[in-house]
This record gives sequence, C-alpha cells and structure tokens, in this order.
Amino acid sequence: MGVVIIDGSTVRSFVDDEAQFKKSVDEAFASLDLNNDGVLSRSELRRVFESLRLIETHFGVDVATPPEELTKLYDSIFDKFDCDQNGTVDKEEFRNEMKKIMLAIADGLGSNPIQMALEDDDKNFLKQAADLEASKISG
Ligand SMILES: [Ca+2]
Ligand SMILES: [Ca+2]
Repeated sequence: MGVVIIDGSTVRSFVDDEAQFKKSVDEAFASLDLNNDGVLSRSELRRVFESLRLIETHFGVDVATPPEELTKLYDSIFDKFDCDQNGTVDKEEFRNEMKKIMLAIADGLGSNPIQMALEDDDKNFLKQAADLEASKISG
C-alpha cells in the first residue's frame, strides 16, 4: 500500500510513451481476456472498470448506484469501446478508447495533483503512469 501523486502531465506522458502504453494496455487486455479468445466481452470489459475504479472517481457516479443503473452505465461504456459494434472489443478498440479515457483524465486533473492510495501490486494505469514518471526522474 502506497500513495502516489498524479497530475495531468503524469498521465499524459504515460499515454505519450507509445511503447510503454501499448505494453501496459496489452497486458491489461491479456489479463482481462479470461477465456483467451482475443476479444473482450461485456462482462470481461466490466471487470476493467471495476478494477480501475474509474467509475467511482471519474464518471461522477455515486458508489451506491443501483445495480441496474450500473449495468446501463457499463453497457454505454461498452458501446463506446466497441467502435465497429460487432459485440466484442478487440485489442485495438480497447487501446484507442483507453487512450481517450486516460487523456480525458489528464485534462480533468490539469495541474492539480491528486493523491491516490494504491496497493503495491496494483495494475492500475494511474499507478503505472506515476511509476513511469518516477523512473524517469530517478534516471
Ligand atoms: Ca474474451
Ligand atoms: Ca468491436
């Protein structure tokens, strides 16, 4: 358990580092593709957001949101990811939309850093962004 400080530029430089971002997203994709069929289904994608905790922090949804409301929300998120609307999210769709989301978070953070408490083994993208920045500072 640690606390990381994240601001818009931290997130932005993470996304801008294409090789690193692709690696992180591909790793996340692989771990989420539970049945290893190369695409994410609705329920698989839902786990992304449950694990990232983006819903609570960035979509302005109360934690006490009724399950049916949450399902609607996750459905609308899925539709955003599923660009070609074929009912599954492939790697490219996942990466493109994650990039948009991360940049939207970066815009939202601006130059007002936030503190995030994270588990050490957290795969949270925001922690990875912070780690990347830390590694650059320390050389
Ligand atoms: Ca799958
Ligand atoms: Ca698709």
